[in-house]
Amino acid sequence: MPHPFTDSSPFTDPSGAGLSRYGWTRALDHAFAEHRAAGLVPARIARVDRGLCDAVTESGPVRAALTAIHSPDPLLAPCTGDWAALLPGREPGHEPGREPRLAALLPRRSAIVRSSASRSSHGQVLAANVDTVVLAVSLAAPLDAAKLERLLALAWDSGARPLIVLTKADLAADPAAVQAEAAALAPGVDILVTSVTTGRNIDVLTALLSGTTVLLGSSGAGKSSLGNALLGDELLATGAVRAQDGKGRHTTVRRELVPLPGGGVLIDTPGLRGISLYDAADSLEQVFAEIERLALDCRFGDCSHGSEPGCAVQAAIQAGELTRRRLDNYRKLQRENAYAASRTDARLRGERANRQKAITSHLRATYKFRDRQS
Ligand SMILES: Nc1nc2c(ncn2[C@@H]2O[C@H](COP(=O)(O)OP(=O)(O)OP(=O)(O)O)[C@@H](O)[C@H]2O)c(=O)[nH]1
Ligand SMILES: [Mg+2]
Ligand SMILES: [Zn+2]
Repeated sequence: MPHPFTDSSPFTDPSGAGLSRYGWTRALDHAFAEHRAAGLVPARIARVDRGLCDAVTESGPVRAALTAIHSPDPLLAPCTGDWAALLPGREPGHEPGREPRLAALLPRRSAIVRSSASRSSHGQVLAANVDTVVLAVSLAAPLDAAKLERLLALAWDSGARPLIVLTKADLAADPAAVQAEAAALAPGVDILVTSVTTGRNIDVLTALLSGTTVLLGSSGAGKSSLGNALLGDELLATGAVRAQDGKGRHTTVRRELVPLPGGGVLIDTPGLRGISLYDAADSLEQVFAEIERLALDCRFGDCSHGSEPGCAVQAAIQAGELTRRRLDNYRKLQRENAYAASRTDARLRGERANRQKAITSHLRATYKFRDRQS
């Protein structure tokens, strides 16, 4: 199967279904009617770089400008997985200034959002319109419980369904033990043990996925390898991990979107270096649901589960039903999330203040002008 964005041959869709293999639905088509009437065509964004994006349309892949889409809110910037209304360029070999460009984004069904790494605490969308978030975790290293809890919060926050895939089973002494460990951290989440070397459970994973799937996890976890196994072809670059610590080398550098042979769409992503949560208070409650349930039985409604008398959470720790580590990580993630939220509020307050200042000075100038006129 040719890679849809590096293959320069003309786009021919064997199924004749156009965009449907990229996830276009009747519902989307219905919502698009007005855009179509305005001469725009639907496009799904595969990747964004340097003010341009690779997108796929009914008539093939295009490289389009993002110029028409401006928002001060980085959460509304176009990203991989977004559906857009595209103003087509003039074919062939568009006249200068008539290259295809995005005119609008369609509302997102789901979005994976983290806090950006920059000092100003913005949210950054990693992928949009995703149905399943595959959290890839390597069995070749001891399970990092805190990292998995973070990934789960990120996934639940997106509105998509999380699925934990424990990779590299062929390198693990006791995959079932790690699966049990992961299950204790992620009640209600499906966990699959896989290996691309032996092919273990790749068929099961294929059957579990429908719609749009994104692969998330640390560098070297085996995301692109898993992607290739699902694609049945080596479309995605993979790279060896470092011998001394098994860490990946950040082989994948861009998010990519490719159709799966049996239907559905796959988004591969670069390994996450840090996973900072953004506005994820609700999903944290979901990840640590059993602690929230225990807390209902604490004597004090505002119990901090420290040294208060009658704390049901501490009692559960004493009874060996809950690990202190898990409570500590829950607290830590909550603090982090609250901090990110407070910085965001400060930024929004700042933006509002600036806008107010601009409006005020505009009014002042207008009044001055009028005063001079009278
Ligand atoms: N033995 C074994 N090795 C695997 C398996 N899956 C992946 N690997 C190896 O793990 C290394 C990293 O795999 P990648 O697929 O590049 O990992 P990635 O998660 O995409 O990494 P980044 O792109 O850096 O984020 C490669 O050397 C793969 O061959 C597996 O099931 N078994
Ligand atoms: Mg990769
Ligand atoms: Zn308590």
